[in-house]
Amino acid sequence: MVEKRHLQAGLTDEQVLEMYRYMLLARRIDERMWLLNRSGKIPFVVSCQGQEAAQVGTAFAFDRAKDYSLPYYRDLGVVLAFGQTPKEIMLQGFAKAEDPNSGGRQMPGHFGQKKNRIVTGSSPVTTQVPHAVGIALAGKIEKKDFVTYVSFGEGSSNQGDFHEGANFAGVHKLPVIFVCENNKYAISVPIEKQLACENVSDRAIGYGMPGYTVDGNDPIEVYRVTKEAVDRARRGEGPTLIETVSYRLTPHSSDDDDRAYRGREEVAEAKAKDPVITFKQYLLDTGVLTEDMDKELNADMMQIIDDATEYAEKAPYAKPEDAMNYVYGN
Ligand SMILES: Cc1ncc(C[n+]2csc(CCOP(=O)(O)OP(=O)(O)O)c2C)c(N)n1
Ligand SMILES: [Mg+2]
Repeated sequence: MVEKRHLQAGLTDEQVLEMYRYMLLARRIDERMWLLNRSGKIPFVVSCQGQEAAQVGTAFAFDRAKDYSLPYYRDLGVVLAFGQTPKEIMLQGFAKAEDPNSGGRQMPGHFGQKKNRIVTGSSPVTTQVPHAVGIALAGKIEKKDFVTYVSFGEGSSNQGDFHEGANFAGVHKLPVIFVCENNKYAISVPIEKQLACENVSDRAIGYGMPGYTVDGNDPIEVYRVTKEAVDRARRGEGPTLIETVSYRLTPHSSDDDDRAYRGREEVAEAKAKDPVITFKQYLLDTGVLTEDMDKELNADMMQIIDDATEYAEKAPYAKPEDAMNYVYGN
């Protein structure tokens, strides 16, 4: 029997099982999205595959009943953990009127849901960072007790918005956690051509905050580091930059062919470290999960995803006369 590392990180058996459930749910929804896209039913997919451990590990470190999240387009694991349902995700995929994210107006991956404090974002990458810093500033001024999560890719950490937002948060010691999901690519550009420094987290010192690079395939380590950062932020000790290192297992999006710029051996090597599979193995090795439990979990999940798909496919589109709603004023 393997030692239960999660207990040292402050996670119970029930909590790690719940983390696994969210990681698996994100993966299975993502896989379904690709099937729907390839069969011509939904227009676009931008995947979370390979980043589930980073997403669920960070999300679990927040108080998901009161904290704010400003996720980026791959953060399916984060928004599920913050309370968005598979049905709501599918409504977004099919761009139906009932989609809580944007009523089917934005592309999939533009998450936003007021009741779960998931703040809507825009398509230009990294614009969510200054928004998150502003929300953290407002919370501090109004003496509200919440911490803000914001994420972005490593390519996006080269945008001015990241540097301006991080600097302001550092100066004003704001309760915001910057999570850079380093998946080694920005579309076709590999990490070596994106950064001159070794780690994205090396940049933290320039903004007066702690910076950590963690194994993004290990949800327990991701949780441990993020929980410490969230606790510091809640105590008024300011922001943290966390870089989770994993690998984008799919092409950039359903409109990309990654065979044009990376070798199949490299992808196969990363797939051997697939966090959904390695975390399942950890749970089996520690006796938290059994193969029978896993089978049941998968069967239940497929039922949930089938029901969500069927519901969303049949749901109505927005009415043409509603096109101007929420654009100006109402
Ligand atoms: C300001 C801006 N420039 C370019 C794009 C086009 N674009 C969309 S995603 C992306 C790559 C981002 O890479 P990274 O930040 O590493 O995130 P990843 O997709 O790898 O998760 C680019 C260049 C954009 N959306 N916004
Ligand atoms: Mg990237």
